Amino acid sequence: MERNETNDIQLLSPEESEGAPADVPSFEEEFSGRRRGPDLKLPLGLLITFLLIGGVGFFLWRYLAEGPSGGTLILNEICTANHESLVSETLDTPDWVELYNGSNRDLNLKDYGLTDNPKQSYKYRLPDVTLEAGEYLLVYFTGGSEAADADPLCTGFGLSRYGESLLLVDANYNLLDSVEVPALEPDVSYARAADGSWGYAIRPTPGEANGEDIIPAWN
Ligand SMILES: [Ca+2]
Repeated sequence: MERNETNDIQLLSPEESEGAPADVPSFEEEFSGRRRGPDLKLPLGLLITFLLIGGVGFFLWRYLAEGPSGGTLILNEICTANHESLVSETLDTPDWVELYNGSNRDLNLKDYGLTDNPKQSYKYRLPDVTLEAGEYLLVYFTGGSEAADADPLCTGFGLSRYGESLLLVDANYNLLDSVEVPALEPDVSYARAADGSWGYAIRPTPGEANGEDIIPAWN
């Protein structure tokens, strides 16, 4: 038997090579990137990244908007030496604290508490009153008179004009806000500036947005 060794290896002509397997990339395809299968994962990875960033961003936005307790009822302005800053027909010139609903929803304040004693969260309980988003509520530090005892927005305890702490808690013992009120001159309030820091207001604004002329507390 003769064996033709030249037939063992056969070279294909260009026409014959057109039938080559389709999954073998050509030189041009390999370097043009058109056939890179893993590219499909890139948009998916980006999508997941964007979703994660968006989720974290949304959480931070809600946290900053509403605070850790889910609502930003805050102590906004306090006057412990009221002579003329606020005059009431029934309560005369009571000291006062202004609460502000900084959240984006109405808050029912039933059984929220104000106190000057951390060991007694509910020295005063707020009545069943709803404070709309962005609105202010005045509570009066007075008691003992017939009018004050009949007014559900009177605390029945007072704050010293020489300085004292004040704490605000929700109905579930969560501390919402607190402040160390310094000694105050008559008709000067301790108020939050637009950035949330505390300072002295020469022109108190009971029941209204605080002014822009608040003197920082560290001066
Ligand atoms: Ca105010």
